Amino acid sequence: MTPTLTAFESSPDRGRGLARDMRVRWALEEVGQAYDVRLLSFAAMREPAHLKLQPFGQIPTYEEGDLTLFETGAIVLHIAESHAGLLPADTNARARAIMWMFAAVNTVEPPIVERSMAMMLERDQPWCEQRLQMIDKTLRKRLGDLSTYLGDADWLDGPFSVGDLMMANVLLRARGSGVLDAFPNLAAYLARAEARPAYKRAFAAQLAVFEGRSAE
Ligand code: GTB
Repeated sequence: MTPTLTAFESSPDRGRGLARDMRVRWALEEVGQAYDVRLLSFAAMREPAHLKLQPFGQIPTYEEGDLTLFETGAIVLHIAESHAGLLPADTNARARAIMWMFAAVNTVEPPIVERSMAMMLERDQPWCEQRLQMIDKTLRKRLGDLSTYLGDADWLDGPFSVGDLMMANVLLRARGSGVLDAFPNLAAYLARAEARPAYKRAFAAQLAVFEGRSAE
């Protein structure tokens, strides 16, 4: 059954692949699963019909037969568990891949999101500079620790897995701030992720929405 995602009709990132439907599209492309996309306006995201699928009025959602999911961690894990290719067969390696997904969304993503929200919504506040310094301190520590762990490996734990997909997607949102420049191995990690054909297809599909031509 072909799943359906929801995504922004008009993404504030102008198709740079930063909205969270990108990680779901990428996972689907990695496993070779076709999908449909239902685009939503900001008004439609507040409608009862959408709130039934996503109680917080956000995108993306994932519908597949009688299954509806929200939260990209849960969606991407479901995709990885339902298809071959993103989770190792070995039980321990599988648990570690899932651990890296959680590390991406629970440990690395929060300061990245906080920074981007501060830049977007609090830039004019007199205390913003101080706040950004505090966020950057945490962010640099997280990235430094990740960079040390990764070392000169290609991926976080053996072959590319759903843990790398989530981590790379999270890191991409930080790249524009320049904070990754101090960590060449993380920049190279992202370049490897972006070079994956599945990533390129997912990126092109979401960019096409912004450019007004449907690639779905
Ligand atoms: N924890 C949820 C998940 O992972 O599914 C978070 C989902 C989420 O934050 N969705 C955002 C949303 O719907 C879109 S992706 N926001 C509307 C709202 O909360 O009212 C976040 C996002 C938005 C814009 C950019 N950008 O412009 O760069 C980047 C990321």
